[in-house]
Amino acid sequence: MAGTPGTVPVLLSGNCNTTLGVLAGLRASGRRVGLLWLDAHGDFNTPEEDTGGFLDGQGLAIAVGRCWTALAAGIPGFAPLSERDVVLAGARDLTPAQQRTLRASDVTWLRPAQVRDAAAVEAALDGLVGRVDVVHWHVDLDVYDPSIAPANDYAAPGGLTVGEVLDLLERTAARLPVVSATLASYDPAHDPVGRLRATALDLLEQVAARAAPVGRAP
Ligand SMILES: [Mn+2]
Repeated sequence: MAGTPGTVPVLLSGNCNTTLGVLAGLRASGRRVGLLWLDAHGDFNTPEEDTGGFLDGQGLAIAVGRCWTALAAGIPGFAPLSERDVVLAGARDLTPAQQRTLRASDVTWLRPAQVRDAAAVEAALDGLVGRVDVVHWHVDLDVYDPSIAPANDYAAPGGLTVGEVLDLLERTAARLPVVSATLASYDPAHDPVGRLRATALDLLEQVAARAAPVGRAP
């Protein structure tokens, strides 16, 4: 993924698993890749643990090599990320079993209250600085509070505000080069007057304004 200065690759997707392709492309640029994954959910189920069999609840688990390893290896350039290079932010709709799995992992999990806590956010970013060269910003739009508009059928209360997401973006971009982004899982049927759509389009502009060109490894 060769970057052109002033441009930022953005993926608009109906689901979260498509980010696997972006991660593979970034890795092909020769950089060490970190991941901010904003989502109401963990997306950290493996098929063995998933009681619903919902593939889109497994995307982050695939990204770190917990499951579907042979399938993921078919994505050109894909290699699993280290869990230490992943920050999951805003996730709040998890079963006790899902919470246990996440806590036992090396993924840094910022619940919404911790996203609102600048010290917690900076500590999470500290964990990436020096380990990764670039960061992909993945946003499942259900990370936003559904009072804006529910992003999809799985929206959950207690989500982030527009300002909280922007603050997290600013803090990330201040510490690390944000080189690409995904906006995922938007179902317009739940957003009849386009409030969340407008929020998402504004976020895209904010990402573009702060993003660094990915370029190629020296
Ligand atoms: Mn998701």
